[in-house]
Amino acid sequence: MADFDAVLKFWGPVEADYDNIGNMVLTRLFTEHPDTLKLFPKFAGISQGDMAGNAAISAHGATVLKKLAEVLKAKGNHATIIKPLANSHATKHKIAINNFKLITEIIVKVMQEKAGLDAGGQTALRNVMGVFIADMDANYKELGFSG
Ligand code: HE5
Repeated sequence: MADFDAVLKFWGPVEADYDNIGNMVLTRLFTEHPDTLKLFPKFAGISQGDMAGNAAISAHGATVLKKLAEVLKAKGNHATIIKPLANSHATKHKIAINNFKLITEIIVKVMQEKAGLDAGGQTALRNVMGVFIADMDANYKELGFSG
């Protein structure tokens, strides 16, 4: 089975609860990698204990996961999805590529716990994200962003 389909097989529980799963992903990213919180001026001052109940964090987590769903469902034809994403992350939000690797491992763990993502699904998700990150990186280089 193609990696995209191997991940989409486990997407049901994510799709059913984008806000909560999205919150879990970002709260865990900020807890395990506290420096990443500094990349989000909007979230400055939110303490770790308040993150789980924070509506803005849930909303942005849902945005991130919905974009990943678009990428998964594009099954490789994601150039038009990635271009605006690379543009905004490089030139506006200044997000270095390494952050995409960090969030990948967080999504693997959260999907393992909340969607039952098994070993094959985990490998498939890492593969899909590897392609996504390489394509983001190629766009970053075109834009001259060294992140
Ligand atoms: O780029 C956009 O739309 C094309 C703006 C909304 C958006 C942002 C903003 C989207 C759709 C995504 N992110 C999607 C996305 C998918 C991946 C795997 N992001 Zn994003 N982001 C936005 C990621 C990964 C990722 C890692 C990190 C550290 N992203 C970020 C950071 C980030 C920031 C700071 C913003 C700006 C909006 C904001 O601060 O919202 C609270």
